[in-house]
Amino acid sequence: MARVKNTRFTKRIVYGNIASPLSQKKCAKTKDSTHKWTVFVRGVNGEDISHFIKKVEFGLHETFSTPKRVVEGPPFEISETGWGEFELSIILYFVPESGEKPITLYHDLRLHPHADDGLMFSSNVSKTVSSFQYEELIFIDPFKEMYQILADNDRTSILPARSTASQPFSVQAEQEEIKAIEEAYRQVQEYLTNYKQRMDNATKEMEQIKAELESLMHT
Ligand code: SLL
Repeated sequence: MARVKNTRFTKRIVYGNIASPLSQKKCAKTKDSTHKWTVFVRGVNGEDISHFIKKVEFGLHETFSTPKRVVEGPPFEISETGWGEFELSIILYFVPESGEKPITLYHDLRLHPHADDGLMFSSNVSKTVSSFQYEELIFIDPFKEMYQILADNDRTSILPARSTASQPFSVQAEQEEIKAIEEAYRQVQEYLTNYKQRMDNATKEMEQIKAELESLMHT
């Protein structure tokens, strides 16, 4: 099978979970469970990705009755109830036309607000928490058949201009991150200049003391 040379397609996906606490009544019904959660993989614009993803295998914690959950079609997601956070594996199987091997992603299932997301001290305890990750899947010189599939569904390649509450990844977010990195770089440079100045001063002072000492010794 021939490959289409010098071509590259980028598919942008989001994976992660949302979770919310169960009401007291529901907690009682579901034994130990305290939260309901949904883990998912989808396009960066929430679009269908089944033209290039054949199935997704979610690997849950072994405390679940059937930890291996295979989703054969869209939406690629699993909803469960549980009591604890754990690391999920998410194996993406590509359509056979791609000739690509499956890839494994990992996601820390998040049930509780964490200190760094600003939700920790929120008074609204029933708040939904979410934890999303962004990934770019790049197909280089795809097989002809796969090229056609990718070209026909190019929409998955578009990073949205602005972020929303349910989709934090965007051109805007990317630019803000670049700005923050540049600012951090500038600060590091400033510190370095400062320290170098202090070191130069200290060296000078030391030389002065040394000279003074020497002149004292010779008197
Ligand atoms: C913890 N290391 O101790 C983690 C493990 C496992 C969570 C968390 C099972 C639910 C069910 C469940 O929520 N397991 O069996 O229905 O926090």
